Amino acid sequence: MSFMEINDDLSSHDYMKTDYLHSLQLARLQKTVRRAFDHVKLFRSRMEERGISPEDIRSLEDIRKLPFSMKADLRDTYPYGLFACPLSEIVRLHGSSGTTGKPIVVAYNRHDIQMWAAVVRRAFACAGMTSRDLVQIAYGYGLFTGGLGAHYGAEALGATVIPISGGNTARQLMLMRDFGTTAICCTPSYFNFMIEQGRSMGIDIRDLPLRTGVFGAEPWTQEMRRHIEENAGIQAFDIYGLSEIIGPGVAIECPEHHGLHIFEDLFYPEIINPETGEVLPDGEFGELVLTTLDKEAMPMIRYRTRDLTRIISEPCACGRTLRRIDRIGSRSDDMFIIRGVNVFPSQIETALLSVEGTSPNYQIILYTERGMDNVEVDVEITEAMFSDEVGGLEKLQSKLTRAVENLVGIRIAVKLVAPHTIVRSEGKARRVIDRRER
Ligand code: DLL
Repeated sequence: MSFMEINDDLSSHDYMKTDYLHSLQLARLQKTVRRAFDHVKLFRSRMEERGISPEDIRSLEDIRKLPFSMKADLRDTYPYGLFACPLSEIVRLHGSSGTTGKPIVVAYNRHDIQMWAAVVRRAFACAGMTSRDLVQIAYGYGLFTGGLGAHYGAEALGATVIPISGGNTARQLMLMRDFGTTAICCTPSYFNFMIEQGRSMGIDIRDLPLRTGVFGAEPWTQEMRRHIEENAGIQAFDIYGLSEIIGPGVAIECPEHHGLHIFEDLFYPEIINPETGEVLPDGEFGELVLTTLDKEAMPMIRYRTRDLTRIISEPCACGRTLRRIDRIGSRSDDMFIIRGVNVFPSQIETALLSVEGTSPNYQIILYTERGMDNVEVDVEITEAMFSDEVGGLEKLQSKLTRAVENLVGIRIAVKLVAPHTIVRSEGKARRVIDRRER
């Protein structure tokens, strides 16, 4: 089968009847579990400990009998311990940097690379991109899955790919203007930097042919979307994915922008209570758990993503039958507790961007004060605000403090900082600086 045939066949999967989807999922689940059991020691021994074998998976609900897997499993088996085929069949390795030094390693065989390209192609088509688009890929190319994942998907779509990778922002803007880029893929924080840098170069992105942005790899809020859409004159789509499962292309928004359609024929989603592991019904918030259904080199079974969301099962106006996940507001490990209250960085972003006069550049600093965790939020003000008189700044600060308090429920110190003082990111933004004593 040629590349295009595989792709065309897969696009129809967006509109599958539920019965058909379920039987396809079950057949693929059984195959995946068999493969993992036969070729991956960790999965086999965990299943044996529980007294289950691949034959025990007779319905989709039986997935609940299977043990969870998590990031620590990738670290513990570093580098090749979770591979389900010999290295000679693996055509690509990717990785993601961890906080603890060693990266995690993920593997793809030829089939996986084609499947990935096909699913990213479906994702881009879902965001309204076509073969007529000129796609600037400004996710980093390298071990990070963003660049090459988006690249292969855009090529499979037949679009014209501009593989510029991240960084060199002045050049990004020059090519965007000269080549007439119509779609861009990068992190939302990097795109914000492009808007800002464009202004200082006399380029207003609103005047360019750019019409679509496919942003992901980090959490971003509806307020950030509004900011981007208004300041760049484009439609912004949220794309989700993670290296352990495939990379970008696990889920994406359609033009309805109400949740991200998850490619359920390839990635089986569950939502669990992160404390107890109990599976929650559609609609309830919890931790997203994913099982790959068509990955050969490195199948993942019930992988705990740490990403918090819910499944939206109501039909979507776009006609796709794939269920949706809500925007990933936060990871369970991003949450911090201040004076007994759970605080998520996304709540702070929402509050800050709801007030006129600030820029989307902010940082959340955690520190220890008299043995207790505390937090300060630094936010850059706009140039216009900077030249305003002191009274204006005081008013802005108290407005921001109130906005944060209203959303978070406690008073948090908000500090206004001068324009261009917070480090800009060309990839995933570092929003939280943890200076707590341990
Ligand atoms: O970030 C893959 C990717 C590349 C996704 C480009 C989208 C676009 P990792 O580096 O392994 O892979 O990081 C995965 O990033 O578990 C989430 O916590 C976070 N993340 C990814 N997409 C989103 C999103 C890539 N749209 C981790 N919203 C995931 C919120 C996201 N968080």
